[in-house]
Amino acid sequence: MASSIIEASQKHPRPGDRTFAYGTAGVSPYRNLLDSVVFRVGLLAALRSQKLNGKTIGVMITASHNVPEDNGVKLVDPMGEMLEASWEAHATSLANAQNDHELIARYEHLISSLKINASTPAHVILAKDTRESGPALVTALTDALTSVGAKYDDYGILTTPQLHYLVRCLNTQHPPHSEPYGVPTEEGYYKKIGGAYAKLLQGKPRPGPITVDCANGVGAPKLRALAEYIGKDTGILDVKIVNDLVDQPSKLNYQCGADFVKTQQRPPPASQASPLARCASLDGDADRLVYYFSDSDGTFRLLDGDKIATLVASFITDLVKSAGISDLKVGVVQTAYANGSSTAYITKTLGLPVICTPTGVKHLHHAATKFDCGVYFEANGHGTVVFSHAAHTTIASHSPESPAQASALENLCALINLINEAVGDALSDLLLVEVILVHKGWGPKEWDSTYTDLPNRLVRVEVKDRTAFKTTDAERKLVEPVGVQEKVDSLVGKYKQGRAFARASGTEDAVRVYSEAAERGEAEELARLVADVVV
Ligand code: NG1
Ligand code: ZN
Repeated sequence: MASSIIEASQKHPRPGDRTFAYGTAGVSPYRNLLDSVVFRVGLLAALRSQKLNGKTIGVMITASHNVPEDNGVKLVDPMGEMLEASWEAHATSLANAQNDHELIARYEHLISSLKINASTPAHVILAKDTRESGPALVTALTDALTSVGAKYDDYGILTTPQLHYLVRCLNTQHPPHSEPYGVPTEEGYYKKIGGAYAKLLQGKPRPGPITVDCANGVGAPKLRALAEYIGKDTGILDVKIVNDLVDQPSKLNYQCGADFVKTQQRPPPASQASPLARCASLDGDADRLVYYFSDSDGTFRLLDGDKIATLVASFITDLVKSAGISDLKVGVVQTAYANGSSTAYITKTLGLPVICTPTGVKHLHHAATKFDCGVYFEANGHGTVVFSHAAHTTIASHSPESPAQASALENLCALINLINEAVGDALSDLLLVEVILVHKGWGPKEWDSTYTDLPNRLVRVEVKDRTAFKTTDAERKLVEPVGVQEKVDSLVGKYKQGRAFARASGTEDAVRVYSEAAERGEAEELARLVADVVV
């Protein structure tokens, strides 16, 4: 085994003296540097499968909303979740081995310390987004898998959530799982979510046209395929796709996409929708979604992850009640970046509990599993809903006591099929929002008017050493450098509805400062003052 790994590894040598960390710098702007990282992550994917008795593990090659020259690699665990946190360190360890000798030593150390039976057959599935560097990185990955004798299936170009869906389907085909999550094909994915969408719209008015900016990425062909599956002639998914130049890789995420819209607070130039028309943007691998529209006076209005979370949570709460189910706990998970108005709306108006977690979907996803129906979204538009085992059982076995309850129950079951429980999924979330707006009889303006965002400001501050910034309370308070939090608190106290925090970014070499206040000018001033305290 060692000699075949070394032989293959020599084709993907580790350059220079850069240090990689899984989940952050695994996304690298230098493709030739990432080549060796992907090779080594391939070795780890096979080990992960072996450790889990040959369950299927996923590997996705994408750098999401980042610039086209970047790329990255992510592992997907058997139920379609992100890689278990304790294994991130193993990825980092293999990626940073200085040479092939050290690589083999670390690989063998993992086998012995994790008590892996190296003769267990491994199975890995892989996919990539539309970046130019994708094919070469797939070669690095498959060279690694071949060198350790792992069986693999390459699904070509997919959205990140589609790969998560496939992994979950493949691992739920056999007992103890009572039924598979879905058919483990791309078509099976369209059939599952498209079928649920059509069911939820039966007898309802058509949603009408929506303009979707696909960030010039994989979302474009996949949304088109989904729309075709749902059927042009039914007219229930009338999408106008813009930014679909997937054959021009340099256009990926450029002046478009969910991250552009959220951070720039303006529509992508290519989107020419009329006032009050629904618009949405996906990111480069189609796991983030934001909505927006321009008001009658031309003002840009963003409906971000917080607005999606509140819409979804309120709809599910109503549906559960209407079905006559009383004992399911619905809750929402947010991060500190959620607008304070959204949190107040969830707790006070919807009467639902909110958990705040540190940044990063893995934290949100984990916290959401504490509820029967856990709705989680980052403000940037990444999120989904997870249903507990008890919720699935209760819903499946519930007997409705009236035709109205029966219809609500049917809708609830279809809603579960529409949602990608494995991971935030822009295509599934898009259909979910469309369904809810139709059921509520709302346009984007009615949705937007549920609550008004507090003016806020996010600034990026370059500091000497961001690792000096240590936080507690879901990143809302600094414990180090000592004394800084007290200064932040005294500034915040001066502003009406003021809130601010500073934390080190996990993906960039900077500290992020976020502020909110009752007036725009005050939010901006507060951010500036906190930034001054941080540098
Ligand atoms: P960092 O760089 O740690 O703030 C950013 C986003 C997160 C998440 C990750 C992963 C903000 C403020 N932060 O994290 O929400 O999406 O990237 O991509 O948007
Ligand atoms: Zn993404």
